[in-house]
Amino acid sequence: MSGAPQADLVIVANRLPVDRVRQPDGSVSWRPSPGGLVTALEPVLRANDGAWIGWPGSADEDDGFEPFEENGLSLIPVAMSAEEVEEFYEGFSNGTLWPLYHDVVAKPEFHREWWDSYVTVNQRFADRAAEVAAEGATVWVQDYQLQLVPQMLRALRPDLRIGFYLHIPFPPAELFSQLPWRRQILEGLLGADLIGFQLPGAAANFVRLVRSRVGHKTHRDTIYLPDGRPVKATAFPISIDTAGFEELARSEAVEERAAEIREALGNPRRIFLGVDRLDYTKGIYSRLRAFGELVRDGHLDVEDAVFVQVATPSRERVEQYRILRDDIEMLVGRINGDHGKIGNPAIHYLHNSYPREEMAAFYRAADIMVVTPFRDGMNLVAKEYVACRFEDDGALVLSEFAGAAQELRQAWLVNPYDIDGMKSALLEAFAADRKETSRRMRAMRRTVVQHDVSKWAADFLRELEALPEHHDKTVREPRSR
Ligand code: GDG
Repeated sequence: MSGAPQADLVIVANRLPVDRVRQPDGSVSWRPSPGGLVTALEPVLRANDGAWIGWPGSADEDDGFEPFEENGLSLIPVAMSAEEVEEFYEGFSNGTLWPLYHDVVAKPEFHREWWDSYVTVNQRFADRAAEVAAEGATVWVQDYQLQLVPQMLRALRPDLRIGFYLHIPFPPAELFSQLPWRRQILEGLLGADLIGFQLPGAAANFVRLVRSRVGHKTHRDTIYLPDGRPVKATAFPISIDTAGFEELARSEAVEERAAEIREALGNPRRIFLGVDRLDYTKGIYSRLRAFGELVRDGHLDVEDAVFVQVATPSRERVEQYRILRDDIEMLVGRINGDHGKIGNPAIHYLHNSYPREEMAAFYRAADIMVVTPFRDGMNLVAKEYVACRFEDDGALVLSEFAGAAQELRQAWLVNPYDIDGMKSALLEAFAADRKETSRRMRAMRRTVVQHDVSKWAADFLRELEALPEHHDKTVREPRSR
């Protein structure tokens, strides 16, 4: 058995909030990898004897996978072999599901061995959760890598309350139906009592698919299984630790660093900024092309305007990501070669990841934040920029295909497929006066302050707790639509 204490609240996520690092002497140590999710869930985990089950980020099957405590959190590592990292993680999760769920921006690959590995690894996570959860506990499963866990876990532990949250979009039926294992995924998710999506449209896609492909009765956001158990599928738009970001942004160290960054860039009139994982969904290439054309055509001058693009290394072993990196780097080289001057390249391109403080300094230094994904579940970068602009200044150019666009309506909204439209928006944001940027930023800040990530987590968990007991067969089934 587990050796781990029994927990009343269990988070099951692909990644643990720590990285496993092997020291030169062969011993294993842990390095925290903080993110919004752990910040939001930490207090509720502590209050509920919580545990977090996840993969610690390195392929290994030997020692160092015992449950342990870190800062009062009970962490339960799940091991993965090198082959599973390739087939389950890089393969099915990031080579099949990721492109399929993002509008097929890249071509999804379907391989039966990848699917087999997805089933095996999901079962391992479900088994671990079944061992760790106390009688009647709440288990909250996260994201597209673990869509079979709810059903597998329910089969082992029907006493649990099970929630699932999808951080990425859920595609329309026309695209989802390509998946050879579509029915298994839908049934996997239906093991949950509550399924959370970023947007109402994604929840509606799911409910519609369940009705047409699995044949269950549905009414609005609720699905009724043949045994009478209801499953609710609804939207909970995720957010950030707004107060934490604002506090960081207000700190003297960050303010000084932001001034240093502006200075190092030659104190241009306007700094454009992009911050993304280097991913083909994020629209980095198109946005840089739009900016490059504005410089080429003389609408922007490299002494007035500079673009800083932070591209965080991501999924570097997946072929499509290598190709994307080459394409972007070729474009940056070309634009700088054609239009840069000594001391004034048009684009500063940084293929690197930075500490949170440095990110906040970038956000403080930038006049115009450019977020142009072709499809994005939410996009936290857009919200982080807004959180850091406590003086109500700065402009946000935002793709209408980011989930965040449903809330941040006062941004300059763009269609990332329309290069001319993006060019106009970039120019408008460049030329906007302080009155205009303040009006827009003030409204967006109100949204991000009112809806932060703790509220997101509390809303989800409250809804999950409020659902009727699933074995309660007194729930009446409405007429099917
Ligand atoms: C998925 C969905 C959804 C990036 N570079 C560095 C760094 N980051 C941080 C950002 C931000 C996070 O990573 C990225 O979040 P996004 O939301 O922008 O995008 P995904 O990684 O694709 O996230 C997305 C999200 O899940 C949550 O549900 O919004 O739609 O795709 O927080 O700041 N952080 C640090 N250094 C970096 O170099 N410290």
